[in-house]
Amino acid sequence: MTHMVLEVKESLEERCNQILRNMEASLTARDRVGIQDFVLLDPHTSESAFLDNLRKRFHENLIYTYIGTLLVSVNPYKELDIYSKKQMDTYMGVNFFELPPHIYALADNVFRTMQSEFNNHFILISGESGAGKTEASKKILQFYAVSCPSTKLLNNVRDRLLLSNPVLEAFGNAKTLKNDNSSRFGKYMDIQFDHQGGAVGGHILSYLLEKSRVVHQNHGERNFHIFYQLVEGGEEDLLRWLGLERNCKNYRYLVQGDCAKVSSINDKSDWKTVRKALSVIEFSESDTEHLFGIIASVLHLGNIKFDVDARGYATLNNNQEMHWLLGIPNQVLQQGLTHRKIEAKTEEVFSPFSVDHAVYARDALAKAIYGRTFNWLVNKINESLANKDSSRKTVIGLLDIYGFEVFSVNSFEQFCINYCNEKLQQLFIELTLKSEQEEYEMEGIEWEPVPYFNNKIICDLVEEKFRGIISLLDEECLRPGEATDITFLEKMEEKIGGHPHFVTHKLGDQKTRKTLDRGDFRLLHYAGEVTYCVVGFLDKNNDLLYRNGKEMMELSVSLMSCFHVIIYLPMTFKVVTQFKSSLVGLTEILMSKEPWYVRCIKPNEAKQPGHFNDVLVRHQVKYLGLMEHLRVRRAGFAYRRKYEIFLQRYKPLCPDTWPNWKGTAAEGVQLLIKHLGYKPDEYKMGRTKIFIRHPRTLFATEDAFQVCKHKLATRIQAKYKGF
Ligand code: AD9
Ligand code: MG
Repeated sequence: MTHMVLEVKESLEERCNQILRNMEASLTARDRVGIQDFVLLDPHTSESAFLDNLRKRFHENLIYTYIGTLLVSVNPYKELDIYSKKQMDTYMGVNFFELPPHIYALADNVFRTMQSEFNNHFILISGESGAGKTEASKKILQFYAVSCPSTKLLNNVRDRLLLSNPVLEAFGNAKTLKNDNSSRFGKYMDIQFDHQGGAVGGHILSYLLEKSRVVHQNHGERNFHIFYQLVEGGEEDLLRWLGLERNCKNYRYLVQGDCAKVSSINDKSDWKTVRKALSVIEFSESDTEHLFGIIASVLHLGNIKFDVDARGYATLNNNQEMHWLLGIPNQVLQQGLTHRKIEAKTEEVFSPFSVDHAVYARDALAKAIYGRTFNWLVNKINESLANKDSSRKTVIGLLDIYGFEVFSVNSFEQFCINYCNEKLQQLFIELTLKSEQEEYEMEGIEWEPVPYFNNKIICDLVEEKFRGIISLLDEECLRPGEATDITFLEKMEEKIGGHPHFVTHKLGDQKTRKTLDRGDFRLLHYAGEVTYCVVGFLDKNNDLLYRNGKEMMELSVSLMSCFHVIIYLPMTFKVVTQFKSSLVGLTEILMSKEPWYVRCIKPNEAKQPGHFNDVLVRHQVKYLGLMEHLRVRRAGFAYRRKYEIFLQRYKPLCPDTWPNWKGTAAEGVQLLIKHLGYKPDEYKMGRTKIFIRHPRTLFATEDAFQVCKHKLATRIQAKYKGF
């Protein structure tokens, strides 16, 4: 045993040196390609030096750079030859810092940590709209699909995991001014692994789909991809059956943005992919028929026009579209779209709509149908990904949510999206900057605090009980008939006017000295200022569907056949409060897992390859907190492990601790690392944990452990040979 321990020690030194040599080689090449880990930059790195390094690497097509184990990714806006199967093989099972930074290296590292510690992890992918989050999450999923052990059964799961993506993107992504494939819903996906590391199942949680897009798109934007895919790519028979013409221009819900065709999008071929994907994730023919029946119905619904009758009320002037609609009896549909049903004490009264009201009710119905269909789709995918085996699994969660966005006019949707990003930034701060520094203090490790901006103040402004923006909005929504968007604005001015991150027209001059329109309010978000137009806030938050809208849905043959259940839609529900609680739920899910981070950066606004806009990137580096993270990383320790866990794993490497160590775990670890020859500046002993400064030390120890394990196994095999 002693002999073996010596061998292990030699191999440990050799590995450590090799890793160091690799890093030195990367340092030598720094002039040309920059440094691959910001931690290795000069200790007094300025923001400009940080930026220089990113830019240098970007122009060499090196889009990935580390800050310790955090991966920074700059969107190249062009296809790079770095995602082949060969590349995946290269990164599989190789220590994190031994190869150039890559999203595969991160994915592999997470996977191997999960395997060795048998615990749950998540990868938080963040960055503003168009920065590359969805692409990053797809690359990670592809890596697992290819690299995990497979069997015929597992191949099925793998295919479903992969193909859930194009389906969800078709129904949940759309072209915006920021991104041709912008996620308009938040997505958290758990990938479940068995003991052997095989991907055995998955589960998706979706967050607040931007339903308003179904009925309205701003100039230069599109509706959800699926509508265009169906019209452009749908088979002749199918279109005939659905009563659709192959021309997007004929559908009001598809042309408001005036850009049905987008050069970067091929709706026809995407349609084929979606069709194939639906069959792999076990959608029956009839499910698919109903699904497209509903999508087509939404298009027909959008084309329904109303006329004014002699009394000034809405009538349906065009019955053309009616019989295509969801199998709802014609009479019910006519009545439902032009009248509001009010239940008086003893009878039902139908009050006629004005044309504006009728349009509103029609659009509300379209949004409700689409939203419900999207949820149904996610549930169907989850059924198909569900793992039936009840043995214990470990999971890796992938979080890919809509990024922070600022348009020239920002509305309720941007408010929700930016609030969500604010929450994720808060989580990042909590888990990295705050808790990391608190841990050093708790563990008695000497520490010079790194100051950082904590965006909790903005989260509180939005979500605090009774006086946060969400509470105030809900309050106004409970005063129908009296409250308006403007009274909501006034209420905010009254209650939170003094908040340093809130500005309105009335308050504006003193704080930002920039003028604002009367109907606007401005939030000073962690990622920058956003001016929101208050128009529509109450309405969208109410998400009101008239009673007859609900009844029409319940009477729809297509919807019922598709959903198989009574469609329950509360008359009113406050959207943003629901969103808030689902985000609280998400935070809880994430806090129970080990975090990893990908921070995505958008190099330019024009979606162009090769353009690195210094001002834009500097801004992102700043608000993503990358400099602060670097300072904490550099001054701190890359790894920490409870003494018990560290000792349990590595005790075979030292004769004094192997096999039955009797002393305290801390003493055992002390002996172990002395034996392994850790230098004093490489580690610190805390109250309950060992802190290791650089990953290379831990990687080398882990390598030595693997060698030791292998040798032990070989000896045991040799010993029992012949029995
Ligand atoms: V949003 O918040 O959903 O609006 P994302 O998800 O951050 O946004 P996305 O991943 O969709 O952005 O990337 C935008 C576009 O950039 C993609 O459609 C690609 O054309 C391009 N992109 C992003 N990452 C890569 C990459 N690693 N390689 C090549 C990329 N192109
Ligand atoms: Mg996205």
